[in-house]
Amino acid sequence: MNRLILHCDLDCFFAAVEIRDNPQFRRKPVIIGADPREGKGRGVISTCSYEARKFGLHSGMPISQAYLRCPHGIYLRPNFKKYSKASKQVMEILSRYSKDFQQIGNDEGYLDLTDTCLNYKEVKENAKKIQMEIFESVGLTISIGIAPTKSLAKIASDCNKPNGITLFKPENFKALLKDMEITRVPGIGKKTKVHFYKKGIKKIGDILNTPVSKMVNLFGEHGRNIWYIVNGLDNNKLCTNKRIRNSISKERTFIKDTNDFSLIFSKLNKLNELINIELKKRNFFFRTITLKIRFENYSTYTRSKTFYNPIQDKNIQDMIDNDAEACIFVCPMCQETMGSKVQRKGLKSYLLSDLCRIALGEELDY
Ligand code: DCP
Ligand code: MG
Repeated sequence: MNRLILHCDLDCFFAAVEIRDNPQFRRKPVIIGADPREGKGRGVISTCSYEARKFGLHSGMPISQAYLRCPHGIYLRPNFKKYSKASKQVMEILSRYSKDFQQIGNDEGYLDLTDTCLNYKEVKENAKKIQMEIFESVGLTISIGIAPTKSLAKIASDCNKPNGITLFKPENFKALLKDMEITRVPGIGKKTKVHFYKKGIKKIGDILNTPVSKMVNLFGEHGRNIWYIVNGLDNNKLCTNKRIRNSISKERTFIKDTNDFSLIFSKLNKLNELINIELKKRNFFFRTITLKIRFENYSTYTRSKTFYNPIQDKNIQDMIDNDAEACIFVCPMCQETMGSKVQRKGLKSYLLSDLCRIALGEELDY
C-alpha cells in the first residue's frame, strides 16, 4: 500500500528566528555563526538567510570566506536558547498531526498520515494547515515534502524552499526526479558524488536507468540503497520513540592558531568544566568520551575512549589529569596527527583552530 509521508524542514532556521525578532533584517543577508572579525575571524557559518546564499554562503563555510564574499552581511552569534524554544514549539505542533511523528535534529520531522488521510489532496490540506499554524504561532516558515517514502519526502521538502509544499506521487515522482542532481539523494554528498560521476552517473535519471545489479557491482551495498531510494522502494518506518539525547558536547575555536600545549590543555579543561556542570545538572551517565581537534587547514580528527561502566560521579577533569588511559587517548592523537607534519613544516605552522568536542555518549535510562 502506498504510504503518505510528510517531511517538514524549517527554512534557514537560526537565521529565520533572528529575522522574526528583528524585522529590520528582513530581505537582508543574515549570517549566523562565528564572529567574522572583519575577515580575520575563525570558525564557521551555522546557517544564513536565502539572501546570503545568493553570495555563495552556506552552512559550514569558514566565516573568513563568508566575509570576503559578503562583507556587508549582518553577522550574528547564535542564541541557542531562543532556537531551542522555537524548535520545541514547532515540534509540539507537528506532533499533533499524527501519532506517527519522528523528530530529526532541531528543525526537521517526519509525519506518517497514511491512516489519517485518504489521498494526496487531503494530505496537502494538512500540510497547508501545518504551515499556517507554525507561521501564526511561532512566526517561522517551514517547507514540506509529501511522498510515499521517507527518503522521497526528504528530497521533496528541499525542492521548493522557502515555504514550499512539494508532492511526489507514485505516478509522477520518477519524472520529477530524473533531471535532478544526484546530490539531492540522501547518502550522496559532495565526496561520494565523485565516485558516481566517474561511472557517468550525474543525474537521478541515470540511477533510474541503471539496473540494480549494476548499481551493486559498481558501488556495493551503498549503490543498492541509493537505487531503492530513488525508485521509492525503501520502506523505512518512522522511529516514533521519543528522541533520546545521547551526547553533550562543547567546542571552541581559538582566535589565533596555536601550538602552545598548556593553552590548549587549559582550554580543554575549561570545556571539561562546562560539560561536567551540564552532566550533573541533567543527571546523565556516560561511557564514551570523544575528543575532536581541528588544525589550521581544517583537517579534523576525532579520538574516542569507551569505558566499561557508565560514569557520572568521577570528575572528567580528574580523569583527563589523572587517569593514565584517558591521557593516552588524548596525547597520541596530538603526536600522531602533528608528529610527522610538524617536522616537515615546522611547529609554528600547525595549529589547532577549532579545539575539541567532548561528547559524552549513551545517556542511560535510570
Ligand atoms: N546548523 C549548524 N551547522 C551546520 C548545519 C546546520 O549549526 N553545519 C544549524 C543551523 C540551522 C539548523 O541547524 O539553521 C538547521 O539545519 P538545516 O540543515 O535544516 O539548515 P537551515 O534550516 O538553516 O536551512 P534550510 O532552509 O536549507 O533547511
Ligand atoms: Mg532547515
